[in-house]
Amino acid sequence: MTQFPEINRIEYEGPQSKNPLAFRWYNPSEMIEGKSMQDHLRFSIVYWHTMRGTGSDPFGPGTAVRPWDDGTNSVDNALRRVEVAFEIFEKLQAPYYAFHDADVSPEGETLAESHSNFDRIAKSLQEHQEKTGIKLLWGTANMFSNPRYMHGAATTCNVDVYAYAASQVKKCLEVTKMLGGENYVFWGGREGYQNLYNTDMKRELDHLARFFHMAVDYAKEIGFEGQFLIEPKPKEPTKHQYDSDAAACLNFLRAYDLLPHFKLNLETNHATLAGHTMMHELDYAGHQGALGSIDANTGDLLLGWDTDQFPTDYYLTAQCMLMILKHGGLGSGGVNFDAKVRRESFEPIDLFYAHIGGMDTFARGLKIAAAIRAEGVLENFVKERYSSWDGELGQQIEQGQASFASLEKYMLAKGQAAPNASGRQEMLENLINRYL
Ligand code: GLO
Ligand code: MG
Ligand code: MG
Repeated sequence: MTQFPEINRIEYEGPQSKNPLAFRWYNPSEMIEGKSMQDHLRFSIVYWHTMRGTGSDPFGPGTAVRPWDDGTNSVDNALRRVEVAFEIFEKLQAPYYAFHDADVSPEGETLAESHSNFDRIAKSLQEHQEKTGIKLLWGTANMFSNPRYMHGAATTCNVDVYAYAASQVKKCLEVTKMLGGENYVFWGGREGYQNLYNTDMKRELDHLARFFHMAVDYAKEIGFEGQFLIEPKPKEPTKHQYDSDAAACLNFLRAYDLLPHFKLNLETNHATLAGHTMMHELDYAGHQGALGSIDANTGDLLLGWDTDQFPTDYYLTAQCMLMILKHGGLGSGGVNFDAKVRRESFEPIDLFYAHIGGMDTFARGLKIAAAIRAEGVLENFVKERYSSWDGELGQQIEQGQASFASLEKYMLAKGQAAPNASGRQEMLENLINRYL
């Protein structure tokens, strides 16, 4: 049964198209830098916003009209949602999707009941994956909505809650493996603090590291070969989240010997909340070999919280794609739309418009980035800017053959440093605009 009889599969019609239910830029088989757009972008749709978002906000209840959803917590309702989800994924030509356990499967009265609900839903997800060829980009456990997680999950002060969280991740890893999930994500929803007066930060961080080590061990035990990802976010819901940005995550992973097992899932709106650009986060993770996947969205600079809007800005997506191409692509990751339609866009068809826009904006960003790279002007500028380091002195320093004494000897002989060259920011910004 279809929920969207009036919507056919969304097709590429080219930039001249005025059809709001067509792609103008996303042309899955188009080759760019030797790879199809589909393989570069690996689009993924999220279950939590698309299937479970209600449009509620702190000032009022949900507005979303979803005729297939009876609003109950029943397994039947959850199974009906699976049908609709896969119709949406298929019609949008999205090769991947992502979920939290709690989005797809109703939580039971006990852990055992939750597990058994999850098994029933997972079976249906598996059947739909097989029928459509749509794959699971990643699974994750929701360890922030249930009130039991008020003090955190892997960083809670309550050891029982920690054990519950571990059981939830264990199960979610099993299901993710069964569904062929290519990654497994940890976003530390309530892993942080509101107040240091009541917090043993060292102990919480040690516990978090233990938790991740247990996850790595269990993945090995069951033969789950997907990539583990941590998703940085600086604040919201807590005042300070332990995984606050790429640098903080990498420091944590390195300090606790977890670096070989994890990469990062970077989200645009989280980068902005951390006071960084997404370009910064991508470059930082990329040059440390930790660029895993992206949660593609955007914030609203006038609002200043995590609005998770769909990306519509070519400038932003071109910057993202410049960095993703520079660092060799997303590997087993993807462009995952952790994005929701706004409260006023309450009709089911808005889900289509939103994703079409996001996919087109990324496709266009990819084309812009590839065009910039093909001309090589940026790359050459950066190369030239650092060319003094290619000489004898620069090479000695980079190879660890210099010391303060040898540098002083060099400078005493030379007397004065060579003059600087302009950074040419404005010229380069103008240059980027040429491609937009
Ligand atoms: C919230 C996060 C959240 C995560 C999800 C997966 O701000 O972006 O949506 O992406 O829980 O871990
Ligand atoms: Mg996210
Ligand atoms: Mg977010």
